Amino acid sequence: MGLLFAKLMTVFGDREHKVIIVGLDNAGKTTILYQFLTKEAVQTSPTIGSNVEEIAVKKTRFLVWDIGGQESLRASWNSYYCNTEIVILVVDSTDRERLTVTKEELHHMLAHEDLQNASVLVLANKQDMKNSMSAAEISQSLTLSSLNARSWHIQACCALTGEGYVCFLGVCMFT
Ligand SMILES: Nc1nc2c(ncn2[C@@H]2O[C@H](COP(=O)(O)OP(=O)(O)OP(=O)(O)O)[C@@H](O)[C@H]2O)c(=O)[nH]1
Ligand SMILES: [Mg+2]
Repeated sequence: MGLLFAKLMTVFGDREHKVIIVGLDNAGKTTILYQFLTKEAVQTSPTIGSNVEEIAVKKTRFLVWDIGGQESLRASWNSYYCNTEIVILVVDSTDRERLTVTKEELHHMLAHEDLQNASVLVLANKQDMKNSMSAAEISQSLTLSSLNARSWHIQACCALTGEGYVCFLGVCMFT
């Protein structure tokens, strides 16, 4: 958390900062975005394309893109990378079967030249579910420690309540 937090604090000035939210379909990306904005668990349907919301606090503005995660849409994720400063990867912590796919998507994405300076926040979502994996397990499976050249952090959370990430994003975005 230290590195990411420090980086966020130094780069945030009075201009707009681009954030993309990625992850496999059903991970909870849209629920997270609108829970953050409305403080409620909204009803979602699979995102075709993307949702974009501006979050402005004091002089700092974030343009947050929530990108659909279905397999057929992943090839077009790269059209959102340009000027991205923060990548938020949302993981369904109960989806053990597809963690390898998530890992491949993450490392493939981070190899893109437009994301070389981007910080990474992994949200281990759906922690309310009994069979959810811990943030530590997910971190290990995604080999996050290999991202040592960039700022990254993993946070356990539950989008239905906002527990975990609302606090974390609030500290990062609104301090
Ligand atoms: N139990 C539980 N369900 C969640 C949580 N977050 C999201 N969901 C549910 O997971 C389903 C998918 O959520 P979405 O936010 O639409 O998922 P998405 O990642 O945006 O999916 P795509 O748009 O298809 O990429 C919905 O039924 C949500 O209510 C959570 O923390 N816990
Ligand atoms: Mg969605």
